[in-house]
Amino acid sequence: MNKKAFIFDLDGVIVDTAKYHFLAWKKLANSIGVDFTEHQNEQLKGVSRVKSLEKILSWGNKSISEDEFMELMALKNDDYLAYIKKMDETEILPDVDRVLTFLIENDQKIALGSASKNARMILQKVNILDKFESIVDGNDVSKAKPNPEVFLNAAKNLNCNAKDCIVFEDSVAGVKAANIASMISIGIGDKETLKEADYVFNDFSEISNEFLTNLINEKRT
Ligand code: B16
Ligand code: MG
Repeated sequence: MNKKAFIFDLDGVIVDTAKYHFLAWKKLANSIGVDFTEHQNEQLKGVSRVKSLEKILSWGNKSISEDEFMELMALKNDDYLAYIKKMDETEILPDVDRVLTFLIENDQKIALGSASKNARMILQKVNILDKFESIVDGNDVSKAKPNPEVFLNAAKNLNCNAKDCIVFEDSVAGVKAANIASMISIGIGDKETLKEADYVFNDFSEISNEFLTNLINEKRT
């Protein structure tokens, strides 16, 4: 059996934490007199915490001191963590567990590649932390997606060549990062939005065990 590395993004792939990011960013933006819509929230998917606050401030034409910036980031994260603390395994997105179990039973390598600094805590809350051989998150990288650093680090940790890695991503930046790294990119979400991906599915329930077997056996040069 071939050994491939399957690298999972977190938010939008394993769990839908975007709804909690939205509530926390909205509260924060409104508290400084800035409007914040769901459409704007879409543009923060896969974007780091620092970059997200920079975007919100620019949308609201606000400029603040560095100290205030740090304070607002901490406030947003405290609020976000209050939602995360209530999470449990019922929040794992459909069929993620089936796919993880299938890959583990077939002796494949599994990693997480996320921009979130809260990734470990979230995996712990939904009780799947032990399924990941390597976790690369926002604490480990200096360059945000579409820079491929996060996925290349995961490949290195798993001792796998980039061509033997398959990335599941819900963000455009993440799909680009996987493509730049010469990995197979699988978009989870809208076909048009994620058209740069090698494959796109609405969610994991559309990904069959047969499709996964083909990925495992595929030889790429
Ligand atoms: P945190 P992913 C990303 O997670 C989210 O999509 C993005 O909205 C968030 O700003 C970023 O993590 C940082 O999260 O504030 O928890 O460090 O999709 O890369 O798993
Ligand atoms: Mg994501």
